Amino acid sequence: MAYETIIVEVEDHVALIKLNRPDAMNALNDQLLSELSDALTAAQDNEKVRCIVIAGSEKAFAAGADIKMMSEKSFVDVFAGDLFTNETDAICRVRKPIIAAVSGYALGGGCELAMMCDFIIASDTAKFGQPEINLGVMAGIGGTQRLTRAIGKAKAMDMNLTGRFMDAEEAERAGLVSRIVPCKELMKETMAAAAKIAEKSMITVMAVKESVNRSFETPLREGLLFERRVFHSLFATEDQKEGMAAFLEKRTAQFRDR
Ligand code: CO8
Repeated sequence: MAYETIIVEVEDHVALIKLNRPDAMNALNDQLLSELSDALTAAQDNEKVRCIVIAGSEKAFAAGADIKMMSEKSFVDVFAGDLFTNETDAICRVRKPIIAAVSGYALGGGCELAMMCDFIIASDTAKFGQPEINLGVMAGIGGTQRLTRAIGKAKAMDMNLTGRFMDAEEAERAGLVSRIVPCKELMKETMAAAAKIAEKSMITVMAVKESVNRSFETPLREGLLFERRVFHSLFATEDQKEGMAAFLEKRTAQFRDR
């Protein structure tokens, strides 16, 4: 499928999806989210792809949902049309790992999209925020929920109520991003992290993703049981035999996703 608002490149087992609406700071509209969910589903189905990276431009990961598009909508339009629900559900259904490479603005829906990814690597120029309150609305795809789980109630309330931006250092201190790298190194570092993940057993990678995500949905006791059972089940794989044998034989494991 030919895309107009994203650019997709697959290289060395990593699918790089670049948001590409430079005139609107990569603002998320129906077309972009639909193309993004389509590209992610294709990456999920592509056996060559073992890790996915979503990036924006140096200036903006994404400055939010498209305000121009939303300004013309009524309650009935967004409620009956269930704005962005199918697309964001599709993003969250992807079982392969997704890294967000964030440079510049990640605001509103842009911050929420980054949080839908499995982790965020930020450039030192990154700015995160949930400024929807300035538009007379509020976050609608995770900014009051995922952000609160990521950085706690105090900061999530502050961000959502004042609409202020958080720089990369504060975001890392608060636990929103996993690491900060110099702006010029962002794509190199993120692709290297993706390549590292791509070397692992895909079965194990998907099990880890599912298990960490389960911690958001379950009480601790249930989550621990889920984790333990998944751990047990990995002993049914050839990759567990190979991984442990390789360690003992002091060689690099050759995983076969079995
Ligand atoms: N939507 C549409 N266009 C945008 C957006 C946006 N979110 N952000 C920037 N643009 C456009 C500008 O309109 C401008 O276009 P033009 O040149 O045609 O006037 C262009 O991008 C460049 O922007 P600026 O001139 O404003 O650039 P600055 O460097 O001065 O400022 C900012 C950059 C700070 C990023 C500024 O553009 C800004 O504040 N943008 C809006 C940020 C925002 O409020 N985001 C939240 C949007 S609401 C949202 O995300 C809700 C998500 C939940 C959806 C739930 C569905 C269920």
